[in-house]
Order: sequence, then C-alpha cells, then structure tokens
Amino acid sequence: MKMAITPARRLVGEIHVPGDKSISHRAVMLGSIAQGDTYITNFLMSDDCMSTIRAFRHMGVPIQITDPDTVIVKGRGLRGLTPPKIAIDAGNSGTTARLLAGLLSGQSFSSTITGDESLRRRPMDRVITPLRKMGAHISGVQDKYLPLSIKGGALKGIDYFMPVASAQVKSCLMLATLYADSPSRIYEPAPSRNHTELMLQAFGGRLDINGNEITVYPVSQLYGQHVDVPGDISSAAFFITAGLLVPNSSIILKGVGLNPTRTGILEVYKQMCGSLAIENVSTSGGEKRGDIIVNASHLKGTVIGGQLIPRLIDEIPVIALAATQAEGTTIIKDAQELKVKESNRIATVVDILSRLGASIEATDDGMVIYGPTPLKGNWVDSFGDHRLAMMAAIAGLIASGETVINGWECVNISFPGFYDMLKRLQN
Ligand code: SPQ
Repeated sequence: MKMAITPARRLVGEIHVPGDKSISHRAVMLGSIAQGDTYITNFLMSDDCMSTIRAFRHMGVPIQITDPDTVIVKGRGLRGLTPPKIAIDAGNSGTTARLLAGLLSGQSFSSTITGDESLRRRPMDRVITPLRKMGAHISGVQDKYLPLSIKGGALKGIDYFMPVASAQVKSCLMLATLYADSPSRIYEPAPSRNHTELMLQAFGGRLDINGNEITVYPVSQLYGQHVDVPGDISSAAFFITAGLLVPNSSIILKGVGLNPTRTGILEVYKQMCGSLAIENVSTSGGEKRGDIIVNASHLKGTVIGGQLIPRLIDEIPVIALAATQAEGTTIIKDAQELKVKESNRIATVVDILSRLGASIEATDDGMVIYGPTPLKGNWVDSFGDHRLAMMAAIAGLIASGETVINGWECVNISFPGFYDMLKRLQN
C-alpha cells in the first residue's frame, strides 16, 4: 500500500498517542504466567502486540479484548501454560520472539518459535547462547536464526555479562530465571529499558538492582495486577519531531511514558535547542508519565553516542530527520545495534533521507548529517519497517511537493491510527 504526504502549514492540537509497545507485551506475558486476572488498560492494539496475545492463547491462556484498548488476561499461574499445538508465530516482533525464548525454556514442554521474513533475519544467538548456559535445550537455524526449537526443562541461574545493552536479552534471561533452581546475575554494559524489572516487582517477583547489575530470583508464583499502560514515547517521537520541524506548530502530547530509560530523545532535542516542556507528571506501577508540550524550534546539530544510545535506540530514525533541519553537523555513533532491527536502520535511514535531498552519510556505527538542508518530495520505500514509514511521513510534512511512501501498511506494527492523528493536527 502507498501513502502520499504533502507539506503541512502548521500542526496544532492535543493528542493521546497509543499505549507503550514494550509495556503492553510484558503485561500480557507476566499476566499469563501470574495467578488471577490481569487488567491491562490503554493496551497497544497493534500487530506486534497481537502476536504476543496469540502466542499465549495458543498456550491455553484466555485473553479477552473488552473494548478497543482493554485486555483481560486470565492468568494460568507460573506452571499453568499448556503445550502449543502449532509453532508460535512472533510475526515481525523481536520482543515477542526473544522474551518468549526465555519463558519457553523454563516450561515442561517442547515448542517452536518462528516469525516473518524480516524477523527470521534478525539474530537470535544473543538469547540462544546465554539460555544454553542456563541448561536450556534450544537450537535455531545456523544456531542463530528463527525458527527456534526449544525443549523446555530444568534451568539453573547464571552470571552473565551481556555483550550488548539489550532489554530483550535481559528480559529473556529474567523470565527464564523465574523457572530456574537458583538466581541469575545479569550485567548490562549500559542501562537499557527497565520495564520488565518494574513490572516483575509489581507482580510479586524478587530482584536486587545495583547499578548495571541485576540479580533475579526464581519465584513460586506471580500475582495478577492492573497495568495502565502509558503512551508510547517511541510513537510520541514522531509528533514531537513534527512539532519541532513544522513552522508555527504547537502540540500537546498527553500521558506519555517518561521512564528515564526511554527519554534520551527529550534530552537530545533539548541539547539541540528544541522547545519542549513537561507537565502533569505522575507514576503508576513504577512507570512515570506526563504531558509533553512541543513548539516549533530552530534546532542545532549535536553529537549522540555512548550510554545515551540504548535510551533512544528506536527514535534514531526520526532524530536523524530532525538533524537534517538543524544548523551544523550531527553525529550519531555507537549505534551498531541499528543494523539488526526490522531493517538495517543505518542503511535504510540514509537511503530514505538521501532520496529526499538530505546530506547524510552512513558510518560503521551510525551516521553523520549535515544541516540544514531543504527536503524535496520523492518516492521512498518503508523497507517494511514501521519506524521508517513514519519517519518518512514526518519528512513529507516539511518536504516540497509530494512524498510517496511504498509499503505503508507496516505502520500497524506499532501505531495503527498514525495517519488519522497526523491529519487531525493539520485541521
Ligand atoms: O520488538 P522489536 O521488533 O525488536 O521492536 C523494536 C522497535 O523499533 O519497535 C526494535 F526494532 O523495539 C525494541 C527495542 O529496540 C523493543 C525492545 C523491548 O521491548 O524490549 C527493546 C529494544 O530492543 P533491544 O534489542 O535493545 O533489546
């Protein structure tokens, strides 16, 4: 499907972006293995999160969708999942595949996890290696790719230094450890999103956190909770960027998740002289949220790297777009992880923004962007990557002429309703 975007004069209004994808996945997973019901409000009803719901339905968990964004998970208890009769299809969702690999390694049955063409190209050795150290019987294509075959069983805790900062690897090992006979100690090279830590504690799990070291303890039971999912800052990122770039814009984004492990983009935009303010801050289930007020701004180039990268990894495509309009050079470094996302986001971001007239170069660990450069509408491909399709749409608002995005449907992976929201701000 194609989408055509034309320039916007200004964007004004108040919006609620949909619920956080990472938190929605985790609420279904923990709810399924908890005792009692878990009520999830403001759940992200997107393709990726539906893959997680389907996976647990295949393992005997009754999951009801009661209104557009409320989900009730009838938890089966820690050892209550039943063997899936077919391979679990994680679709396009890396989070579903990698977290499930940990959880399934602790079950008393065998299972298979597969995914779509893009997910079958993404590395799974990052979870296979440590799960094997825990005693799991797990194998993949070339020991690296989906489908994964897992013969669940007895696990032991491990001490593990993660070679890359990855919330998915960390969460996979935490879920496996719930079923182990001893605790695991996991060390991260830099802090990655900590939603699993916060939610596991709310569900009755036991953790010790000491800087970048997490000790997770096996449990005998978890208990169902009410999880009210904050708005997804990774989805908000597109509107924050649009508000900064489209002249005379002023947007209020209500109830956006402000977990400090996710707010790198706000720090970067402030460093780039973006006009951003936060109001009405509150905390629920350990997750901070608040309203973000954005006004159009003249941005300045900056350097983004080091420990900041995991705190804004999914926002880099849209930050790169913002950098094309900033005065001076922006350098994004230490971001090799971009190469193993839904697409190689170093190559694909550079491809799309170059086609629109940006001055941008790929490097081995990121990109260099020279700004400001006027953008010119063109035909671009989404590469089946939702974050790129939405980045291209925001670029289309400030490019001259028409920007046509091929493969638009992938937006549903994380943000159904994105286009309607964008249109509403233009009226
Ligand atoms: O779930 P998936 O496909 O990996 O989604 C992405 C995204 O852009 O939506 C990455 F491509 O987000 C990841 C994120 O990059 C979601 C995630 C999580 O929920 O734990 C963690 C990050 O990945 P990683 O590799 O750092 O653990």
